[in-house]
Amino acid sequence: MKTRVTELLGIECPIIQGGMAWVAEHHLAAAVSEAGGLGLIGGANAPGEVVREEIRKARELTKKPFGVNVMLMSPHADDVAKVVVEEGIKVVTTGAGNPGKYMEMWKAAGIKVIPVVASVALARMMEKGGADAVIAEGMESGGHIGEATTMTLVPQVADAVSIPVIAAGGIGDGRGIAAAFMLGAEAVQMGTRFVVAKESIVHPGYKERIIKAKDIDSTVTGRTHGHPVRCLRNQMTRDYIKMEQEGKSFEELEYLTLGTLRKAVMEGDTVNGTVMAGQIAGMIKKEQTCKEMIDEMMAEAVQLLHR
Ligand code: TUI
Repeated sequence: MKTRVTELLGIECPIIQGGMAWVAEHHLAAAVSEAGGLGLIGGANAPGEVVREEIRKARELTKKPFGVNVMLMSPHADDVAKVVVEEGIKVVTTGAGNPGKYMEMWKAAGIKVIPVVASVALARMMEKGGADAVIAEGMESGGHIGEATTMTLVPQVADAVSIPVIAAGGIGDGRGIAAAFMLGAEAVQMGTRFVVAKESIVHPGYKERIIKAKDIDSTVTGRTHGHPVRCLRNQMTRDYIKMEQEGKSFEELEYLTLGTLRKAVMEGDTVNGTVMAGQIAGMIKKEQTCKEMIDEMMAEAVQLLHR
């Protein structure tokens, strides 16, 4: 299935793995790339040197291309932005902000830059600034989200820009891929499905929580302070939302969530930890290798698109 995105990135299948904090480390990124998609190392809040190590470890596992996601709200974003250049990374995606200040440096280094956008305005701005493609991410996604849904955002972004559009948010199988293509996308980015991959190093308790999730099990914390984050409902989200309703400050709420994603991903604490996942979690029913997932989804998408 060739598209402008598979050509741009030199990959076989138009599937990109999300740059998920704590989850998108070298084993998962290498496995997705080996399976024909584009794996990503998630920079998240990690220092530049940690990201450098992850890049080097991924290179030991695959010769295929993989990228790095630079999370722009990170205090280490400037360092990570330089590390990707020094390490000769060829594809960078960005999230949770406007990557304008890094664009010149990345383009000069020959990097393909693919910002995540949550609005048409940012998509247009990114195209003007030299982005090679954009990821239009709907609010069905896990983690930090915008306001628009994938169904409404993808076609509006596709109409507004000439560069390729990659759809993200709520996509977890071949039907979702086919639907995204109908909306004008030329590839998809998926996070939640890859969290439960056999190669994903997240704690088994985290995977089990996603596999057991029902359709309406996710909620959004942080809306009152302009930092909406989608995660699965638990004691942490109940406490957080109660404190939001009581008008607690951003600092107090940050204190409550500090380290809770790590607690869920690494320790499997799905009660007091932050279990970031998208709305599609309710449809994800089994652990498979990345190759099994990608082969199954591509076969389904191709069949549907040829119908
Ligand atoms: O970045 C993400 N998802 C994330 S980042 C993350 S780490 C984190 N942990 C705790 C609290 C907050 C973050 C977890 N999940 N997705 C990409 C994404 N980017 N979604 C939405 C956006 C976005 C939103 C607004 C991008 C740009 C934007 O506007 C920028 C501007 O300046 O106009």
